Amino acid sequence: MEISRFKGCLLGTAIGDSLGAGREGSFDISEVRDIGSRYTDDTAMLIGIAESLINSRGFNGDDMAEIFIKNYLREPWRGYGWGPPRIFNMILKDRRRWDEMLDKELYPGGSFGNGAAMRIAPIGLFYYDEPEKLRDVVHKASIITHSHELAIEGAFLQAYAVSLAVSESGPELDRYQFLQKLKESTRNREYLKKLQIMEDLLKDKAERIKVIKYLGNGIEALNSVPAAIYSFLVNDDLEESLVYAVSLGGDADTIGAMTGAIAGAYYGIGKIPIRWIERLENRQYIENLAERLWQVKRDKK
Ligand code: F2R
Ligand code: MG
Ligand code: MG
Repeated sequence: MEISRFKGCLLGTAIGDSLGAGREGSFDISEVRDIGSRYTDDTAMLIGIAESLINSRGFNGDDMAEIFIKNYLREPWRGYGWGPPRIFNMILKDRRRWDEMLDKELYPGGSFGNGAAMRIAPIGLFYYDEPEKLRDVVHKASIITHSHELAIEGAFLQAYAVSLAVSESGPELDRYQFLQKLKESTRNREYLKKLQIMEDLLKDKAERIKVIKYLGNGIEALNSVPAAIYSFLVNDDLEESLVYAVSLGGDADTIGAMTGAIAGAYYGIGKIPIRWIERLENRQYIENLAERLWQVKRDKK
């Protein structure tokens, strides 16, 4: 378990988010070589998860919800989705509990947005060597705001991809084996279908238009988690993975953030272009956070 991979994962998320922010819908790959000056809700909430895991030395729902709310109130302008601020309000003002699946009161069947998946990477890092626990903690951390099956399964696949990436030790990534592990772990038919299609897209090196058609690039977890996994798998380095992810357009900050989490966990901080690290907002805080998360994990082992 290398500290550089924990740092790569958290910084990769913030960089992918900053690269995609404000570029939603953009398709011109030549425009996406530089990051913008701000990250968005994706990184803000991922920071909240890391802070809570460190604070509580593992998952604690009350603490995590409290930190989400505190961070939101300090920076409500980060571009949060429609649902989470309303849920924070219910917890804060109406004294509701974090595990009441409050999103079901906003959306029939709960939210299937990608808000749980976009923030979940620190859980993939922290529980990378405990697969059963990983699924359970992903479930609990998701239902604070997202209880629809598609949102939770998307968050699980994203966390599991991070856990595979951070523990990958071969000299070269075996893309098809990585994909096979994801296919074997999913419990949802719709994700399984997309992961099967992904195999063909990888073999064909399909054009982006086809990737968007079959995997999606939207705000729904089912239409963005597969796109992020694919963006990591189809490229040979971190920079290309992130530029590719953002160039899919649609929910670009979130697909960029999730790709950055997986690619950062695999390649480590050393493979992130310096010019991106230098421009990143709160870079030192995010790097320290990754270090503290790594230390808590090490001390627990
Ligand atoms: N697009 C945003 N944020 C919007 C605000 C941007 C604005 N420009 C600003 O600066 O303020 N990006 C961020 O939101 C996405 C994550 O959203 P999250 O947390 O999943 O929110 P929510 O509200 O739960 O779901 C998002 C949308 O999904 C659709 N949806 C979800 N469940 C549904 C259901 N059961 N039925 C129908 N529709 C459902 C809705 O359209 C929701 O609005 C990330 O992209 C993040 O970057
Ligand atoms: Mg965002
Ligand atoms: Mg987004």
